[in-house]
Amino acid sequence: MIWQADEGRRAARRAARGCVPAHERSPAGRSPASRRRGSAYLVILGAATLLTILGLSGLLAVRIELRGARTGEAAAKARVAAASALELALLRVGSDDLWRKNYKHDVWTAEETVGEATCQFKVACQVDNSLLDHEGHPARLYAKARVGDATRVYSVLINDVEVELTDFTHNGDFESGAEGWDNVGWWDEAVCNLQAVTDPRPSGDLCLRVDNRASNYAGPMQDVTAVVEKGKDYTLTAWVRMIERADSAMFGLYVETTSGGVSPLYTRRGVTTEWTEVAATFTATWSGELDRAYIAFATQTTTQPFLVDKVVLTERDGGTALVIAPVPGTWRRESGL
Ligand SMILES: [Ca+2]
Ligand SMILES: [Ca+2]
Repeated sequence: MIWQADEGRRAARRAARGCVPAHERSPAGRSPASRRRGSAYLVILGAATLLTILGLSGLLAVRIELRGARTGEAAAKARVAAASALELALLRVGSDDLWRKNYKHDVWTAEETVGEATCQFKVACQVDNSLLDHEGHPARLYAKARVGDATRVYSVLINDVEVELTDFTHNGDFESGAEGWDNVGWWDEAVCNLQAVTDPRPSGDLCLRVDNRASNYAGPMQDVTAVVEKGKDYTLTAWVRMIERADSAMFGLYVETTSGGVSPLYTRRGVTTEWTEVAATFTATWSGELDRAYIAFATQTTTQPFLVDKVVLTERDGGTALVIAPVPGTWRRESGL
């Protein structure tokens, strides 16, 4: 009984201290209360870790997003820069008459910095590995732009195309009569009559008959002051026919400056009593201020009547020119370059 009473008191003290007899303890040596406290700690630790992971993940996601945004922005800038570089390259190649000689097949030009972009371009023959061997060979023009890590390349097929050059004359075919033409008339000997006639002519319904000529210098002229630019080459072509006998047509570009005097840039071409096509190229050049420029036709020796038709004044020669033009529908984005 005494032992039981002592045991009862020890149990009460243990209970008061929260102790548990060994046989009531868990195999791990911890009480259920301790396990609950441990579990709570683990839950809190787990939650904190989770929050940290979530936080880090969020930060990583923001960084990835920022990097993605930067990459996207760089790519967009590279795209715009490459498209602009291609336009610029077209202009450069198109304005270079010797582009087939001045560019090497499939070789990038030196890097050029434009704003944030670094740009280059190249031309590649699409038939063989030479730009120079044949004018008819189409070529592909490539433009590359790099912004940051982003690089974009665009290309377009180009080819030589023959185009009609602008005719600077007014009523050069005389289908509106003599309108737009005058006799040189700046001195008495150059006076003559101009009349549109239906005599056999090379084109249209009318040509110009020049007669009653006071001298061999007398002939038709047209003012071209508004169209002539200093230093440029112009080609003047026309069809001429002598009425009585063969003579040389004397024709060309005449420039007058404010300092006085006329600079005749003319030439001579033999013409018979058959319609004959004549042509010559002149470089418009003068010193001082240009007062007036005009084209004129006369004869070398005789004062006989003559006929003129199809007068054409163009830049360069022949009325046509080979120009570089992009081939429609061949623009594309390149990859792996
Ligand atoms: Ca070639
Ligand atoms: Ca005509």
